[in-house]
Amino acid sequence: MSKKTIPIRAYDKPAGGFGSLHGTAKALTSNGPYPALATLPRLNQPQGVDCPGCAYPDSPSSKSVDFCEQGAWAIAHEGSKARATPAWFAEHTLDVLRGKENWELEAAGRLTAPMLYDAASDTYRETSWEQAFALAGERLRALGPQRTVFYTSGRSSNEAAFPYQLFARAFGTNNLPDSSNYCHESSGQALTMSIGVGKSTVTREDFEHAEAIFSFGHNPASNHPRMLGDLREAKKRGCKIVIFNPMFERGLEEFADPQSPTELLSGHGTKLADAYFQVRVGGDLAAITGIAKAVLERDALDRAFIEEHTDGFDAFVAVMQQQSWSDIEQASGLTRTQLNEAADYYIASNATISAWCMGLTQNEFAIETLQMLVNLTLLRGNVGKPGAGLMPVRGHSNVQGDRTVGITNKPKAEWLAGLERVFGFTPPAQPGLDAVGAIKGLLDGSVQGFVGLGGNFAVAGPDSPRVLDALGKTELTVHIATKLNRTHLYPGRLGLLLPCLGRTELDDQSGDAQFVSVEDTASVVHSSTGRNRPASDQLRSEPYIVSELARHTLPASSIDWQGMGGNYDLTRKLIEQVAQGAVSGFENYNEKIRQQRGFRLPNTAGERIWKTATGKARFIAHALPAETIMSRARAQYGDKVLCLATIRAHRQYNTTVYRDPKGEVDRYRGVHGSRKVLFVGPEVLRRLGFSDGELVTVRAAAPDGIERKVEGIRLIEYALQGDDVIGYFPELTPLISPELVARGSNTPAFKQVPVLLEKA
Ligand SMILES: Nc1nc2c(c(=O)[nH]1)N[C@H]1C(S)=C(S)[C@@H](COP(=O)(O)OP(=O)(O)OC[C@H]3O[C@@H](n4cnc5c(=O)[nH]c(N)nc54)[C@H](O)[C@@H]3O)O[C@H]1N2
Ligand SMILES: Nc1nc2c(c(=O)[nH]1)N[C@H]1C(S)=C(S)[C@@H](COP(=O)(O)OP(=O)(O)OC[C@H]3O[C@@H](n4cnc5c(=O)[nH]c(N)nc54)[C@H](O)[C@@H]3O)O[C@H]1N2
Ligand SMILES: [Mo]
Repeated sequence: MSKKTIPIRAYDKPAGGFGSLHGTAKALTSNGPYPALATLPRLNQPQGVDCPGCAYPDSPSSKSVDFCEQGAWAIAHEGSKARATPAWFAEHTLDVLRGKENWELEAAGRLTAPMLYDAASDTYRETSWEQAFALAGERLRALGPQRTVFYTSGRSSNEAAFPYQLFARAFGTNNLPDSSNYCHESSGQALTMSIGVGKSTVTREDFEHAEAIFSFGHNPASNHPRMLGDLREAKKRGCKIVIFNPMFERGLEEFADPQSPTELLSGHGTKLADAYFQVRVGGDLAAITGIAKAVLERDALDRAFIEEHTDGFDAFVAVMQQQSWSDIEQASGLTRTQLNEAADYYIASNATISAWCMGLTQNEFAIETLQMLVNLTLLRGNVGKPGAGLMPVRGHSNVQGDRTVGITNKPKAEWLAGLERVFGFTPPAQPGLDAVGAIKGLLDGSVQGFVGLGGNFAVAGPDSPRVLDALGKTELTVHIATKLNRTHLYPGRLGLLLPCLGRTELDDQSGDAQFVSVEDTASVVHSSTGRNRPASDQLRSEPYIVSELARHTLPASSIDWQGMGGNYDLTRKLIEQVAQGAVSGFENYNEKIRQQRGFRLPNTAGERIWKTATGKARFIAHALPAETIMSRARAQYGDKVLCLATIRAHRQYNTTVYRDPKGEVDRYRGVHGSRKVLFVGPEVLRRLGFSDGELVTVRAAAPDGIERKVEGIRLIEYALQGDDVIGYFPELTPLISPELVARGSNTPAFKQVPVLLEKA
């Protein structure tokens, strides 16, 4: 018997409560309290700072406190007192830095000066901004547009993203992969086909009217805690909450509002879930099919809505009739009785919100699953009325806005026409590379230039070790970043690291303080104004850096890059002009952005206007697939193959791992001390002959046959079904082949990775 060394402490308190107050306090003291303390009261407030933590909508009422523990950590880390100065870089070769943990790179602190990689000393060395821009421009021109990719992480503002996409297109490419490709791409595509918009039809006000909320595949207690407040309020009104998740997430079971004295002091929160269905990983398509079938069997339909607003209903019914209950039960891991119970909740409600996050978007049949969810929604007319709708809960704080202002490898013709009209050049029309496309291009050598506007591209994507190596063999890497991360440690032949202002910092352009705008999950565009003193006087704003890169790459360009680099009203004016005929709602952008809480971009589906191919909301039927990533892996590698979902722990922000002073890794799942763990169900342990606490090597059972493994992983027995296993990224990302993607959206199947366990 191996000794159990990862202490698991069952968390029997409600999520939130004192635990999160204490966690907030820890955040404030972890890096020296001052900057974070000054920023917190201004988070998500009018004229305040948009929290870089998540994209959950701000409170429409003037809630005096609208931030959470997780936002406090994000702010505290941006405001860290540590500095990765040129002197620090001189002492650390990249070879040495590559041996460090992710949290150690983060802990080096804020970047302070533009840095250029020097191969002879294997260090980044300080350079001047002017030289950095000149070198980058010259190398980009030599490479040309086809071999270069321009990655965006969804934290960038509209005012940075717009000149960035303009730069790529004026240069001649739509190679604009972004973090959305790793995230909600499947949602955007599925919804656009089905209801004509790729965004949430739900606003925060809808939570006040919902009679039922169905939640799929997310962990709000860690990843969008402010949503728990809305769920709690809804619950107190009598709204039913129905959960589908392979893990029993504490935060969805019970939540104590840290701002409610009674809940705080009694230690009892509000029970949230009325029903909690432990669906199998990747089993949601079958589960939703089962519920839809039950609703049809009971004829509990909104016939008038179906008649007036939809098409494809008869074909959909025919496909549903062909799906057998035994197949549905097998694929979903839920019984017919359970799915009928879920249907009871659905039928009893006259206004249902369906919300989801990464549990639905990062698997092979993500688009099919989401379109089945739309089908279920349409059956009872649950879109375009108060208290009802479809809600992809976005990840990064401005990932939605970046898309709105043109960050995409597949631009719409209307957007390109707008660029042509306003800037007088013909932008490329053919689609560019998305994130997985860029990865493949890096691996085969066809991509030789990488520009990153934030993010940690290689660590956030599949096959990280191979992609990092490939980046290190390119001609050019340019990273615009606040802090050091692993992707930066693999510079191209010309490698630049350009430090930018964080969102909380004062953006002073020649004495003229600028603010930026961001769009949340509910399509509300609002301003964000940094006030803190920048971490170094060498920092430049993202819009400035992007515009200068463009100006130095395209010296003959007549576009006013310098204007956009320092005067964001000009950028907003240009966005407004390009958006005409392409995106509605940006009229008088500069006036509306100065209103108290900004403005909401219209959502046609929310008004029952269907901008789809047929002008109707579309039932798009999908039969349960005969073959899946898992069935193919089992055919290739045998029946010991397990299905791994990679998820976030409480103490991390995507690839940024926060080190908690007390060693807390994942509070609500009870993990302390180590992130190198794998949750496994009792069935796996019994069938494969492993024990709780045992150390194992995890091997990929990948379709491309390439050997991938992660060693030193500790098994934790957990309440999971069948062959499902769950662990943390980025530690387990090296197991993921870029061949494992969602059909159609090309989003990596981060939640459906076939793996094998081996004794250590
Ligand atoms: N503090 C903090 N906040 C964040 C982030 C962060 O890292 N830290 N990241 C931000 C970003 S970019 C995003 S996209 C969001 C992510 O927010 P989430 O989607 O909540 O993040 P994950 O940890 O990936 O959570 C996946 C959840 O899906 C469940 N799950 C896994 N597989 C399946 C499945 O097949 N079906 C179903 N129904 N459920 C499944 C898991 O058990 C888990 O509860 O959070 C954003 N906010
Ligand atoms: N295995 C697995 N992998 C996943 C996922 C998963 O569930 N499983 N989830 C995926 C998802 S949903 C997403 S969205 C991606 C995220 O992918 P990315 O967005 O690429 O990754 P992040 O970790 O958010 O990026 C963090 C880095 O951003 C930089 N940064 C932080 N703030 C700023 C800023 O204000 N400006 C600039 N310029 N830089 C800044 C810092 O250098 C920091 O190190 O990861 C994906 N990867
Ligand atoms: Mo995300």
